[in-house]
Amino acid sequence: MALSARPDTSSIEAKWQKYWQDNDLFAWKQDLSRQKYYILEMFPYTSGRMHMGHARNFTMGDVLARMKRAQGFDVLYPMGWDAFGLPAENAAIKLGIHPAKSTADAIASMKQAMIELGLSYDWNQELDTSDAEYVSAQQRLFLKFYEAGLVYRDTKFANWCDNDQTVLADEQVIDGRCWRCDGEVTKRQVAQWFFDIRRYADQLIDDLDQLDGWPERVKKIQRSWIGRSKGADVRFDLCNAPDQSIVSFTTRVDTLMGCTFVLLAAEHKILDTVPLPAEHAQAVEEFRQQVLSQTRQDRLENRDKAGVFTGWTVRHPLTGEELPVLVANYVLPDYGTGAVMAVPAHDQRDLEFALKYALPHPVVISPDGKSFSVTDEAFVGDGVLVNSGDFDGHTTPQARDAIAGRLASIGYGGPTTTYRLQNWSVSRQRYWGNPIPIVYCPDHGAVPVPESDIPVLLPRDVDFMNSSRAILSSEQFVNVSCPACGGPARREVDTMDTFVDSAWYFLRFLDPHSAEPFPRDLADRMLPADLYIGGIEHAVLHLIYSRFFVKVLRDLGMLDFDEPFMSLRNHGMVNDADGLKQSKSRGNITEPADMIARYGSDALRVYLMFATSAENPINWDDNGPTSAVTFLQRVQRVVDAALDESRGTSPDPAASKKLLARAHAAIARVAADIEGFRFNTAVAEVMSLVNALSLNADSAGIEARREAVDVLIKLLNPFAPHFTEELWERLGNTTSLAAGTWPVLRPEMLRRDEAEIAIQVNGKLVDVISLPLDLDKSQVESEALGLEKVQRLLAGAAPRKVIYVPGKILNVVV
Ligand code: ANZ
Repeated sequence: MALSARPDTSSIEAKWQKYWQDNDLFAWKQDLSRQKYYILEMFPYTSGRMHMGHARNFTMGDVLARMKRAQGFDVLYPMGWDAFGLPAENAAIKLGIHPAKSTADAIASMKQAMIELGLSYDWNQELDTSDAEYVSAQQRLFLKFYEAGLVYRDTKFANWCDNDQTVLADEQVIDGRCWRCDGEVTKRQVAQWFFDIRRYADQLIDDLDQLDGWPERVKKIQRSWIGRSKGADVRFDLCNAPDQSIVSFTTRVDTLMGCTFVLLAAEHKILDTVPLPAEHAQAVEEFRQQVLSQTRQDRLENRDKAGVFTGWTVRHPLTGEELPVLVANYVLPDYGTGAVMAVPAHDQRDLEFALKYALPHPVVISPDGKSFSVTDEAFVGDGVLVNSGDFDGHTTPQARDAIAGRLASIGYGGPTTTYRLQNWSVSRQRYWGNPIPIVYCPDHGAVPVPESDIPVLLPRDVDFMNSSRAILSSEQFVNVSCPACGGPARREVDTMDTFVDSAWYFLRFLDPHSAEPFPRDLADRMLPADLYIGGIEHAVLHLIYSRFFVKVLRDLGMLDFDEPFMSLRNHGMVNDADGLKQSKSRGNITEPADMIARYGSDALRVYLMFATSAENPINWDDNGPTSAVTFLQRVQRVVDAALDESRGTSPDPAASKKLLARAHAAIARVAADIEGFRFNTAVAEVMSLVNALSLNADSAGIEARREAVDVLIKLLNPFAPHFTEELWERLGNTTSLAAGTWPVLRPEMLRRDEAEIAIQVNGKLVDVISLPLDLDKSQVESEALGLEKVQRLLAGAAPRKVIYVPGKILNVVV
């Protein structure tokens, strides 16, 4: 038959792919009598074709899904398309094809590639985030967030590319230029919609402790991304302007008595709201512009601390002393309050700044309470307060409480917590996204679109090629009447960040056509998902946003669990042969379709799973899958031989038992390895069962061989689904493996009549020997004493004592 004639596996693959589809064998059954299992991989962007990295990631999920189905779980294994967003819009512009069309083309091509790889998705649950139903459901969620007060509009400095007329994320600014057009990037005040994710910062950190199934590495990245920092706020009143004050965040309020000046970030709002003394205004403005042209990274790495005096002074809240206020290049706008109480003697950056501008730097913490001074190195450790008035003699922790307490009692601050995590700006000044359902009315301001007018669909007939603001070219879209008064109004023309689309799609999979955003009963049954598979590059953003969404929806009473994904697995990348990332610009992408044409999809799958452990990268080698082809051909030959009834007609019971013990051990190990994401050792285990079947199997007899072949085919099925289906059918089976069951482990088969016994001399391991289990102590002892290695160690002496742990250890003491 055709299987062995490489590479003509295509007709077999097509045959089974059609069979699975025609019989809807991967449909989620929604069978309440079974235990649920929800597994998903991060759904792909629709900006290109399927690459080998996808193939690897998706095959991992597929192996698990197939095994779990066979094991009787009620499996939901869906796939969908992250269709909106800049990647798809840019791809469309590059091709000169409307994004709706280029997205549909990309989906068609990727779906075909997935089917050809034999992935067992339930296509009944397929979703597309650019589809009207999805757009509608998401806008409903937006409105719910809005009603709950979790959405607000604010004008903030953002990276702005003038060419593309859009805000850029920090990661999209390379050396001060736009990643896409290389145009200059400036900072600009942009009005944006925000999700108040900081409200959930504590939960997002604390609940990580429940996520036992997550890699520690990802949890660590999330903790530091959220960056919870406990400290205190300190308020300083401006001497120049009554009723105005500056609040700073500090983690060292114990050093407050050593604060000699106050620093502001260039973006600090007070610089725009309170007029500066005229003689300082220009210098401050110039300095601000200079700082604003630097990226966040540059500012963090600033070696050269610089600043400018604002002309303002503030009053120290405890001493009443007048302190200068400066704008400094190393103060970040989006951390703490964007203002710093500078304590040069105890903070290195402040010290460098103070030395440069000849500002005082009194010591207020001494390591041992004795007199102490700093020159060019700040003392940042804990110690005992000095030069601090009433607080002298307090230790650092005592002073922290005492000073924060004093501030609170006079209304000038107190303990607080700050987070590195910023509120989530969800506005994108781009066309290809989900429209934000808001209307601006001259009289009523920003008014949410009423639910009855949802969905607000993107106008399709726009000039998407020439402006990121293509949406503006549709008058019909932009000009609307105000939902509150019916007067003329304008629609919001920003679209939602594509990360909003991916923050909840795992809920929509439960029913992509539901009128509600998602069906609650199914959500409570199926979630948290049992396994989520994706790249480590999503450790933040997507994986934080998804967790945030679930917590908000829980608080809105829309679901009843705290976390979206119980278990998370990261997979390694597929690089090129030199270990470089495969990318379009390098032109080094391997397409799964080419490898499938050459080796067949089963061989490709087996290779992807066997090449290395799941977390390691694979450096792609076009010849790699050859070994998998050889292996599958060998399986075929071994199975053929094993089922030849003319062989080994007088079976030896011990040999049959041994073969079956091997097969049953494989059932246990393959399942545990797949579950543990050890796909390579699972394949190795199948290979060793193939070896056992080919070596001396004649004496095991046809009955045992048949059972072992059965087990072999079923264990190999998740890895090589088409090949095993074909074999299975050829063996006379009439039901497909996809509808079949996982082999049942019979523990009694594992019991063997021999045991591996460790032989020790004076407690040190000398040898391990296989002996029949029914030997008594004296028989085992005489076997052990007969060993040459033991005799050498005894050197003629008689054993003083012999200890025997039956079936395990024999220790000879001399
Ligand atoms: C006074 C002080 C005295 C500080 C001292 C440190 C040592 P972590 O620990 O990372 O949370 N800071 C606060 N806001 C800032 C901003 N927007 N940009 C730059 N620096 C800022 O850092 C907290 C410390 O970073 C704060 O504590 C503040 O300096 C500085 F002996 O306040 B400290």
